[in-house]
Amino acid sequence: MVGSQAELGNQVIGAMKDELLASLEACGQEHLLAFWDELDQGRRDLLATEIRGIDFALVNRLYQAGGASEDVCQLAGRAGPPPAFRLETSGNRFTPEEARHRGAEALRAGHVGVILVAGGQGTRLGFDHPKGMFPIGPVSDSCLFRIHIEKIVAGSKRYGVRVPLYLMTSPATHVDTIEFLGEHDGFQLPQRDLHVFCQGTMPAVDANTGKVLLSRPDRVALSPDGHGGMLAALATSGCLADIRNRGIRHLFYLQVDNPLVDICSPEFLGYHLLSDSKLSTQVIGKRDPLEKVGNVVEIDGKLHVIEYSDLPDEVARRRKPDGSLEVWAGSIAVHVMETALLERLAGQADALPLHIARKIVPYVDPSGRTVQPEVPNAVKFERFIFDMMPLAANAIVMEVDPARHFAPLKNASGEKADTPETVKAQMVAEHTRWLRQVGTEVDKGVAVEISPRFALDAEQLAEKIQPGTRVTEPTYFC
Ligand code: UD2
Repeated sequence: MVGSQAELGNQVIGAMKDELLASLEACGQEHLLAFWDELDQGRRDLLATEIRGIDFALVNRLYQAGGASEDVCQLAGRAGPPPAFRLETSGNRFTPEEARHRGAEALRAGHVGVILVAGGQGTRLGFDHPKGMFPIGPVSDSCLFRIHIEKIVAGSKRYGVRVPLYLMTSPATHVDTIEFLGEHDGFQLPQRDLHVFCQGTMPAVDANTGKVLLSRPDRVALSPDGHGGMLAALATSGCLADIRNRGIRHLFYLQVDNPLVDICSPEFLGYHLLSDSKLSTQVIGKRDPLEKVGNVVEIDGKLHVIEYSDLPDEVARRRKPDGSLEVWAGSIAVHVMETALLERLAGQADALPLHIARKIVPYVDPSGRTVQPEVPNAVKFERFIFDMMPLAANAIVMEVDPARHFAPLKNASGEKADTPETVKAQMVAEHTRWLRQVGTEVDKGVAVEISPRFALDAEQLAEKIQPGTRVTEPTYFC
């Protein structure tokens, strides 16, 4: 009896290997089973699950196509400036007051939710946890998650509504994020309004051969499928259904790395609504033609983002007769998007293209040794959320002041820009500006920080602080 059970077991395992091998051979990826016979059953199951989740035909097709950079160059040649609400407001279709009024109306009606994307691995920052856990408050040491979530909680209070947060993680950040938020009681955002959902993955392939890499003998080298993976993940996680059921019509979208985003800005929401835009984007006037931000341009009547790395230098440097840049609008990756657009695109598997990028990816070689390459050896595939733009009717951009609204945390201390030090300095400068605006004196060189729970802007601050107050030592207003 025992013998026949064992035999049966071996047959099942053999059949599993045969089935996997057949499908892998059909697309030239059978090397993924190189270590199969050495694995125990648990690890075989893991590997089999990963392999079954991969669309190898798609991976091969993408690798052979080799990316879309030629198309982008061609497109860039026809790029013009996007329709924009500029900081110099005289040419704008609507005034900031009209916009703020309309945006506040939508907020009070409970039509607005927030999407925060936090699935990136933060490799450049060299921080071994989800980036949202990075302590960035210049006085409080509050982490990015806390700052963002407190803004949502304070906004809910201000407009007397529930504002749900849909927070996207990836397999690399999911468990840590859930545990961290649990330990901090979701930073006071009610549990029913906090939805953490995990994005999908794509395999990395060897740049020379197109073979999918193994990160361990029993694991495929998988990485997050880009923030554009949000569309599919919103649908499969049930978040999209929740958004629909709550009657949320517009989603305010931001990246985890920028603590200066004015989350649910009524002015931004207002321009979006008054323009009947299906997808709106905040931009900065680029300070350098080659600044490392996506370029928002209009091509044949549609808005597109062309990544800095894809924009030919000569196009980036083009100037108008008045000396200003033709391609002036740098995306800071803050959007408002219509629920209806998200729903339409989430229903189409290939609504957003997959981009390819060369990256360093450690892998297991045929002898079972782990190799740590020093130069890019692999190709990764990612979808970008900003590729929704050409698919959105009436898309607009709104210009914001980079000093006040764009402080992305990208790099480790010691790098030139976008480091913890530069982000903290910008936060202090912005909060000092609010304090001075309401008649508070802040001594030179003194660090100040204002918790979103205390005030979301200078207007709210004025209700809390007596004019004539003087700040002489590092202070956290909370
Ligand atoms: C992004 C934009 C760039 C510019 C800049 C502003 C892209 C490709 N480029 O540059 O145009 O607007 O931001 O700061 O987006 N993320 C996920 N899942 C993923 C990958 C990323 O959730 O699979 C999140 C990540 O956690 C972060 C955000 O997306 O919040 C941006 O990712 P990044 O830091 O890699 O983007 P970056 O700096 O290349």
